[in-house]
Amino acid sequence: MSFIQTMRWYGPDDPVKLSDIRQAGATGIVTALHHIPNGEVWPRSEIKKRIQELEEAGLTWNVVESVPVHEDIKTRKGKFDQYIQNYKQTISNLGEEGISVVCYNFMPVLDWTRTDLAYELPNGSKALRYDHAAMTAFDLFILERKTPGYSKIEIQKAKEKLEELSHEEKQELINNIIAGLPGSEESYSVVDFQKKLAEYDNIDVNKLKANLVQFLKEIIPEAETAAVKMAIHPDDPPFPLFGLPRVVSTADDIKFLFQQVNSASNGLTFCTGSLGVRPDNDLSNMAKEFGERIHFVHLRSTLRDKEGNFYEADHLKGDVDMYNVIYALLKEMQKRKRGNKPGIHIPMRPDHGHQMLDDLCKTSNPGYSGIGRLKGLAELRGLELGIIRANNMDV
Ligand code: DNO
Repeated sequence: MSFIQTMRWYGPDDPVKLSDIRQAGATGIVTALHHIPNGEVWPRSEIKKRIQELEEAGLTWNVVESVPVHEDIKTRKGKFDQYIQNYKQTISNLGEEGISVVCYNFMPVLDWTRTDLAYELPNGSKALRYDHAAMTAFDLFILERKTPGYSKIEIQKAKEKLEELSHEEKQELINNIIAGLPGSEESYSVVDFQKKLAEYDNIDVNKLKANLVQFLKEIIPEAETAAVKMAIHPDDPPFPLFGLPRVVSTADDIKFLFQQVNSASNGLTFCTGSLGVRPDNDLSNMAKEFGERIHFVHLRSTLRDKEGNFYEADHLKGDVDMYNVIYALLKEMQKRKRGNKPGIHIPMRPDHGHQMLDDLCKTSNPGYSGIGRLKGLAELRGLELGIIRANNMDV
């Protein structure tokens, strides 16, 4: 028995094939209809087609990651009413087709953000990394944002970083940050990005929170009717970038959202890789505290330093106490059991992986090459089995 059964797949253009994923030992697929433009309704016919395609490969579509939230909804500008109607229709269509978990995020402008997509580890494999000085250099000297509020030391380090970079490396940094990581569905040039940021000039943390709560009030009743569990993904990284507000970074943020819209359909994607970047996020406690609202799990670990940099570590190393996180999640599965019947499984997937072995010579989606994730899956499952056996857990 393993709850870690799913892998992400980016659709027919993903260089990792469904047959690879099946051989890795996963049975469930986490995917999205990436070909449908952000904001439009996902028609039932397209959802059905994807379900069939996966079934033909011997796999089941069990989580949508993500139905993207249009920027107009986050800012409550432009056509946000229409986009919310569309979002509700998509939730209802997914429910009708039997898909019951939807992951999404409410990060303004950019989805997940890294500065280095090929950080070489001592063993020769490559990881994703966030370098604070590189981000600050981009913000101050490339974007030339007006009121950045950095300390003297941060500015000095950013200058030094910029001087180190060749023209190509600067271009690469820009692309890494704003050209869109896989799944982000948005991509900007520097000028477009500046314009996008300006749309948030009057949106502070409280305003963005209010916009998110408003959105939840509108979509959660629809999700309840459709028997769909919405699972918000935390901010990655879980702190503000470019002066943009972040509203899903801490336990308090999550508690607030759950209190505002108190429904089982208003849940969480428990992403240990994102939340774990903050030392003040106690992950095993959060797993306990939010247990019944956790509808989807990303298992990944990062290693941070005191400068605010981090890289994606091996799944069982780094700052995340994976043993206690998995233990807490298994406890939640035990609670969900009804007599001898298993409760509703929390789908879990190994998140990201190092680029290694043959994948070093292949083009792959950053973080989503096949072999590194397979290694993560295998290690996590071994740990899970060990915890179940050693604790005589009845899950
Ligand atoms: C990155 C992912 C994110 C995630 C979205 C969810 O690897 O975890 O892109 O899919 O933030 O909406």
